[in-house]
Amino acid sequence: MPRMAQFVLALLVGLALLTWAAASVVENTARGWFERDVSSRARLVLVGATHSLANNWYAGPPVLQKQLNDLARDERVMGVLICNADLTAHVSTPEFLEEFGCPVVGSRARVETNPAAVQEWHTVATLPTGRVHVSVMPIESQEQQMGFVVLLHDLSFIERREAQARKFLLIAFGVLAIMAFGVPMFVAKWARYGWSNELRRLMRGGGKQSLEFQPILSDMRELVGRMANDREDAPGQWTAERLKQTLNRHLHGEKIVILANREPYIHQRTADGSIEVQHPASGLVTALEPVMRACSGVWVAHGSGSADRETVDENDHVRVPPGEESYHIRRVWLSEEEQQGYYYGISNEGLWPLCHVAHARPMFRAEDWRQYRAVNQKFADVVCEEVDSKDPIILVQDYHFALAPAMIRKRLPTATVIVFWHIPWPNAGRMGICPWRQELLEGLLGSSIVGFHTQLDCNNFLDSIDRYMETRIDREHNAIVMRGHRTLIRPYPIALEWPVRWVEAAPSPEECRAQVWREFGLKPGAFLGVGVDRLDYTKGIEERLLAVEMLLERHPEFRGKFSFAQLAAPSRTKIERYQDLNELVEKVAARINERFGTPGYQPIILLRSHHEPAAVYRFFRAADVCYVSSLHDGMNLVAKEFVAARTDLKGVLVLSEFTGAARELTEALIVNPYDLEGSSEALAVALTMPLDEQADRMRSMRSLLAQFNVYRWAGKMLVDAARLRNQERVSGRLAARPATGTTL
Ligand code: ADQ
Repeated sequence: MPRMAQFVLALLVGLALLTWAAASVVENTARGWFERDVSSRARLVLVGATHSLANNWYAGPPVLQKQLNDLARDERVMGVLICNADLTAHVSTPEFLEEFGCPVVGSRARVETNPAAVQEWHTVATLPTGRVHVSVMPIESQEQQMGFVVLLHDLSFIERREAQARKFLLIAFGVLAIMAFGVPMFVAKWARYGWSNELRRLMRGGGKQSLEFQPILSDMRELVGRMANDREDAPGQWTAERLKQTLNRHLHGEKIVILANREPYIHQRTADGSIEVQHPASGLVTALEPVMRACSGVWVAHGSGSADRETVDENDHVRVPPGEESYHIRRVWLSEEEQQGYYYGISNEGLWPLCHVAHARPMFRAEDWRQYRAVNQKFADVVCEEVDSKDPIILVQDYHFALAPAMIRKRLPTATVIVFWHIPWPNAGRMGICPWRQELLEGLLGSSIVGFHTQLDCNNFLDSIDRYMETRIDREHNAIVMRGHRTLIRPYPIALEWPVRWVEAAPSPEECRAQVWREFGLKPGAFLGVGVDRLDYTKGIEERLLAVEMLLERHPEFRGKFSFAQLAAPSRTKIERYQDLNELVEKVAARINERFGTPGYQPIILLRSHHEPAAVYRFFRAADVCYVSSLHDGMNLVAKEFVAARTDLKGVLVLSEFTGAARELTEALIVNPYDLEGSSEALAVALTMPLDEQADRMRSMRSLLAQFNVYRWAGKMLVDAARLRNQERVSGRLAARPATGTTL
């Protein structure tokens, strides 16, 4: 039975019982009252009448008759009878009821101690025609009883009144039943309407939140969050399309603005005067460019190419990717001084060595810091020009822009700013080296989310905040609350698009191998190792070459057979430490080549230039082993690219344990790059690994990369941001935030 019908039935039965009980109580009480009332009236009448009846006793029946007729004039008096002491009738009104004749009544009212006398007496008798009140009163004169008078009162009026009262009660309870059912229903409906309207308003983020809604809202938020999590975490491949759909669902197609130092397409003027488009050697660009293709929006970056100015419109915009234009680059121009202080100085001579444990001394110059701050402000202003709403989604990339989040938040208090820090975060003690650590941390806390590659980086960041800032750390939710503003700290291990478009466009692995073999004159049956990096001291290129040298030293069987191709894109060449590294790598390669090289055999093939992705992937697909020997690396996408390139399930990855990638690609041969013997042994193992083992390892790593691809990376981050926005809307924080106030 439906719940509502049960409720109505219970209500009706309850009310019926109540009505029955109330009617019985009312009837009995009213009957008692009426009977008592009639008794006292009868007594009053008889007391008054008996005196004159006694006086007129001997005046004869006509006088008494007249008196009785006067008494019976009351419409409720049914009759009056005067009896003699011997119980014979003396006088009566006409048609006096026989049932109450003198013998009957006299015998009932007789005094027990004196059977010759009757006493005052009354009763109620029930006849088929109705109830009758009978009262008896002796008629006495000078203490002598002459007879008695019987007065009959019609009590049928009581029944009539009882019936009326019953009817009234029924009607009253009927009305009550309707009210008891109808009023709560109306109130419940009205309250439900009000509640659902209020909830809808709060869920949309409107207005102030009343206290009574807080518990239900937090439950709903948790439930919605859990449901959204379930849906977002649903198994299945993340693709550009799924990312697009997720964004539409969560962010209603809002435009995304990326702020990064490096632009994804650089226009360079070549020697012959033409303009060519270059894909920079940058892990950040590798990961984010496919995301931007999927989401569209604006990528704000430093215009660093020699033909960049010639290729922008009047708003410094250029539409990319060339030929498939789906988003804009907004180029920002920097002077030599700005580049020197912001890019080379603080970013790459200060923060880069500060965050990497690679034995390079961080340099912090006050003038560089001034430039860093000014350039961050310049980029933050450009970002604010580019947004198209009050609460845009802004993805700030990397250590070049630690101050920008707070600057953006100051101008756009309701923006969702997500920072992704692509390099490791140092431990709190090391962070203390930075003279502007507090300003730096404050700048980052202007964001809604700060993302790192690993949980270890998140922990180090929280420790730094704990040590240097006056904030509340919510360890349960991995969040930092500073002056009412909340920043989530989350690990988002970066990844590659899947499938990788360069792999799809590449020749078969056999063809790639044949091309490389031809190009470098490698012998049939030779082995090839590959390393692909920006020429950076954190990548452990020197250690890598030394490990190859040790392999040749310890395993003579590889001499003349194993060559290692190192693709090294010149990077940050204005910095002395990078110039030194360039020279060092060149020297080490030359020494090894001299030591083990023979005519027609070159152990180290050093290719110190930028290579377009197609060329890089050709090497990945041709090689037997890829060695990533970073001394410290946030993630390292080269390791993932090598695995992605091996559609033939051949080749072995030797991977430094100091990369973020080592936590995910556990089927690689994991090494400590400082341990040259161990690393060279790993290279030997890789070169002799049976094909089925290579395939097993590759298959497992490839399935991980397919599942945890860059669309998932971006999707998770943006979905977290969307949830945060919703929570802020629901809790009314957005509405409460002052329009011009800063959260810092
Ligand atoms: P990077 O330090 O740039 O990135 P990495 O992740 O290895 O390091 O990415 C390098 C990219 O540049 C790869 O796509 C690679 O193919 C390309 N590349 C390298 N050498 C090249 C060459 N000679 N010619 C052309 N292309 C070359 C930073 C962090 C990393 C983190 C990424 C992404 O230092 O730890 O993985 O960001 O978050």
